[in-house]
Amino acid sequence: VKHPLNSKWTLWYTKPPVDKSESWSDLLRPVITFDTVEEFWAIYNSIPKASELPVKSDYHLFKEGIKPEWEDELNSKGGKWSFQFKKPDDINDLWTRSLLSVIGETIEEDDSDEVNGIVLNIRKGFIRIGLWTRTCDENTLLPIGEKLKKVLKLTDDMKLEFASHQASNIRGSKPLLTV
Ligand code: M7G
Repeated sequence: VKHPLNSKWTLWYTKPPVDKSESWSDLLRPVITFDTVEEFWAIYNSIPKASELPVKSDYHLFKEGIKPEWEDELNSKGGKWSFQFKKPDDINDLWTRSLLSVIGETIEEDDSDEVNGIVLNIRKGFIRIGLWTRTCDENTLLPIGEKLKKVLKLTDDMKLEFASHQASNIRGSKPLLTV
């Protein structure tokens, strides 16, 4: 017996560029789509762990049909809750908890359909986890931010920030919300 998830999810991978000629879209590839708990764990066990990924790579887990890009129709009016970790004690545990909260849809109210996906960026000296949302509606975003903060085990002095994708592309813009 397989246990169905509420939604179908696609895992995407961004590979590090080999040279400067490679654009964002050349580097981003869908890996696999799944919709059961058992498939999730089978995939999870067969792909590199977060701690094994190279610098400048990303994992993206998005609802099927939504590309992990600002330009996607369902992302363009939204934004992301994000946090940068300098050196998390256990990046694998952190990312696993993030994935489970998203596929289990415990991060949002039933049927609110606000969460589009979650992203892990591996960068030099830090990692970033970003939860992408469909809108910039404060009322739906705040409870989601509060829950993500618990999933990421952030303490009160560690601020989770929300920025719209439009504002993120403007240098020096302030986050819309913090929790
Ligand atoms: P990033 O991976 O979000 O953060 O963006 P980083 O600065 O910590 O690496 C890095 C670069 O990737 C951006 O400046 C863009 O050139 C490209 N990029 C990232 N995203 C999420 C997108 C996207 O959604 N669409 C496009 N066109 N480019 C993107």
